[in-house]
Amino acid sequence: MANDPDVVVIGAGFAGLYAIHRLRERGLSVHGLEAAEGVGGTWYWNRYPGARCDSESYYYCYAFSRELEQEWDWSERYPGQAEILSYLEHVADRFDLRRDISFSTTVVSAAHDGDRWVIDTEDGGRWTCRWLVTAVGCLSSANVPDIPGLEPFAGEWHHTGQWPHEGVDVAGRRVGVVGTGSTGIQAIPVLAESAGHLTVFQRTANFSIPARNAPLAPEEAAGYKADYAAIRELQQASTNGHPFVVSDVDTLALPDDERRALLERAWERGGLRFRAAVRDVLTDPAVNEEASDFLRSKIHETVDDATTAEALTPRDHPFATKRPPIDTGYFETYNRADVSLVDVRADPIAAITPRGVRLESGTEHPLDVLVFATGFDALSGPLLRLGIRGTGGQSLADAWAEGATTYLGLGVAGFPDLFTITGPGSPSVLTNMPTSIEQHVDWIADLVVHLRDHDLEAEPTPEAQARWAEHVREAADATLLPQAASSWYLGANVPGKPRVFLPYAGGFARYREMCDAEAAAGYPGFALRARQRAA
Ligand code: NA7
Repeated sequence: MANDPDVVVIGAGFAGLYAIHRLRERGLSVHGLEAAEGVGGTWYWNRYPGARCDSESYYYCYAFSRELEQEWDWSERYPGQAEILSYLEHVADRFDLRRDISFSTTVVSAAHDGDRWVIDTEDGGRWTCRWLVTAVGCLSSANVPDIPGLEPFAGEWHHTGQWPHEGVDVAGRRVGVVGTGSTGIQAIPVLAESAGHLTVFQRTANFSIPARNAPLAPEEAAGYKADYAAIRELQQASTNGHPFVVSDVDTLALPDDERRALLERAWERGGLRFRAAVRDVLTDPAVNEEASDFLRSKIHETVDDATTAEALTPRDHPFATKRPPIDTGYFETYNRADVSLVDVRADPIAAITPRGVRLESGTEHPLDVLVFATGFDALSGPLLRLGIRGTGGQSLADAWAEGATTYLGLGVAGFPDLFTITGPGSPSVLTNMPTSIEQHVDWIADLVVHLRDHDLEAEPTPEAQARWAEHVREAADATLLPQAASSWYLGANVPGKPRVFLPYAGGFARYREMCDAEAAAGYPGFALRARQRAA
């Protein structure tokens, strides 16, 4: 029947593309709905200058196809946005996925009618299906701060996650950037190179580690290709889905000079691997303070002006309790005469005026271009804007009024036959995303096939969901992560958002084992019901 596949997948980024491929392979009819004009998800939208992945290219990619692994060549240690987008376009073509995707199609509502999902799209289309799979990403709902005066601003403004495809000409212009998360830290050095003057409006000083990006030498790339079996095994057994072995060295037991040398080596190697070099960095406050202090000292060594260096030095949260950025020349950028730093925690932004940004003190910074690197309504935001309604017409927004809760991050009580790839309560943003995505998709595909074969519908039980919410909280509390009061992991960046630690911090390998145990036991956390109506 037209517009009535077995499964509708919303989104065509890493998650949606693989979901379509895998579900199709398992004999289901699948259709994808994607708001963008093309594939790519986060890599379709985030085209800001300097946009690059913080995972290394040899493992920020799919593992499901040995041929794909061997045939694709990455050019740099960290893949840039354009290269990742080309990769995903190649995947879409190679596995013939586009024929089952409607592009430029925005979902406005999805309601369960007791038997099927009924999905309405902005262009007046309607799709029905038995299983609804969301592949909308964790960081796709832009958070533009509600600052008065944005409309009359005479210059142009953009959020980094909705960057114009034709680019933004900043040459010689007065550019302001609000935000110093991973995005701001990537964009600021690149914007500074061509802007006439760059003003950074910083609310929270951030830690950052040099990425040490470089072209990928052919022999290094060949080495990874030869080693993929071992690399994938390491990822599956890891905490974060990265193929790193966490150091077993007790740094606190080392003499001062050896501890410093260990941190220096990790700093020189660069990237997110720094965390793996410092055992217990996210659980032991003393270990963390050593690493934090080391990173603070690097800021002071790098930034010439002592006042600016201190303003850039994070002192309100332990290292890596907010998503740790990695950078190329970030702190060095503040040594440029044409870059200035404004501390908007000390003197907050009061309004945008037609000329620029006005602070509460009355100081005005005239600007031609204003860039919001202000992040996203993370994890729950992209799901809430789909207008999902479950049993009895209950909206997801009502179900999550006190904070997003799920079972395993994969499903929500009261919403039958809905599966959420990398949903709240899954390891998702604390891991290398393609690794988590493949694990979720494979697990969901197995469950959907089970439901099809036994003509069942599935929905998490409220008890299993409550247990999982408690476990997610405990897993976060076992780490230093909740200590960052301004973290988007907690929803703190979006005014009014309930403060719930959203991702699962218990580690990828442990999470995967729990998912496998759930499936092996016949899905005890789900109510599996015979369908009311014959298929
Ligand atoms: P983040 O990490 O949420 O960073 C957003 C930044 O914007 C952060 O420095 C915020 O300060 C700042 N911000 C947000 N709202 C405001 C207002 N109203 N005024 C001033 N400053 C503000 O988003 P990113 O896009 O950098 O990174 C998201 C993820 O994408 C990243 O971690 C990777 O996983 C990829 P705050 O810290 O909240 O005080």
